[in-house]
Amino acid sequence: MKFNIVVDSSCDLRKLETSSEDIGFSHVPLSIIVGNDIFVDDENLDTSDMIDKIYSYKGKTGTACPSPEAWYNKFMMADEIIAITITGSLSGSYNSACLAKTMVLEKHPDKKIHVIDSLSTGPEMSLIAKKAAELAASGKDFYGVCSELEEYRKSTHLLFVLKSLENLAKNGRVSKAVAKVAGILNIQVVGIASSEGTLKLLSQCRGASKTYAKIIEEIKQRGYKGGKIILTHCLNEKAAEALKTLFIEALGASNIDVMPSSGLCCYYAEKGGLLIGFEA
Ligand code: X90
Repeated sequence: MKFNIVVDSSCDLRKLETSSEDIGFSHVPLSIIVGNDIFVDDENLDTSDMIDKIYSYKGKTGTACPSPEAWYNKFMMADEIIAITITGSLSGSYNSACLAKTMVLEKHPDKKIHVIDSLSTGPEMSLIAKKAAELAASGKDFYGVCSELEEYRKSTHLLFVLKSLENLAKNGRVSKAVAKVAGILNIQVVGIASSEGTLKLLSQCRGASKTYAKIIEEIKQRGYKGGKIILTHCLNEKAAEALKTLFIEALGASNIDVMPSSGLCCYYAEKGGLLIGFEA
């Protein structure tokens, strides 16, 4: 394999069609820890079973980022590598990938490795990975691909709709005060991945129609012009399909993929959570 696109498993895509066998797509899993159970976020994960165990478990739960070795093994599979990680502001995955890059280049200085901090996660990472596959197939040289991908990343966004911020707060990814707001019945929090790669809350909405109106407003405000949208959900296909219909009607969107969220995103977005990656 000449080119490998390597993502950590917070990226919801489990498969990526590439135009040739020279371009690969690999995952490096994060893990979700529930007492003595460790759920590896790969294609064998049963998300629904994991969610049940999380909600019935009374003790501490958490997550762990991939080790440098896990990234290293995927980097060794190709000559040119683009790695895309979940935001380095909230996870050690980016650091692990950078360490792996150093380890590989020490032994194999001829390999080319570029690590991208997505400053985001889930469906925005999926958009970036898809773009990477497209660029890799375009015949541009490695550095051309990297710089175009960095430009593309600046044009994508991640919106989220969450019913609970409990797991985020318990693991120190948002403040407890912020999390309290979302604990109130029927309140959904709409937020966005900030340019620093942290969670930025935009508003609290009561009821689905207000929430959906807010989402449309926020997407329009960011200059949406009919680009790709990837919508992922944590065990909430009904809401995801309803939103898809709304995106077609209210935004004139025509290129929308709906898929289940990765295990890692499900843990933090919690049951019912929705994540929307879009091109502006
Ligand atoms: O290293 C680890 O253990 C992983 C830690 C990940 C922490 C945050 C994950 C957030 C997942 C929640 C809504 C979208 C947030 C966007 C943030 C930039 C999904």
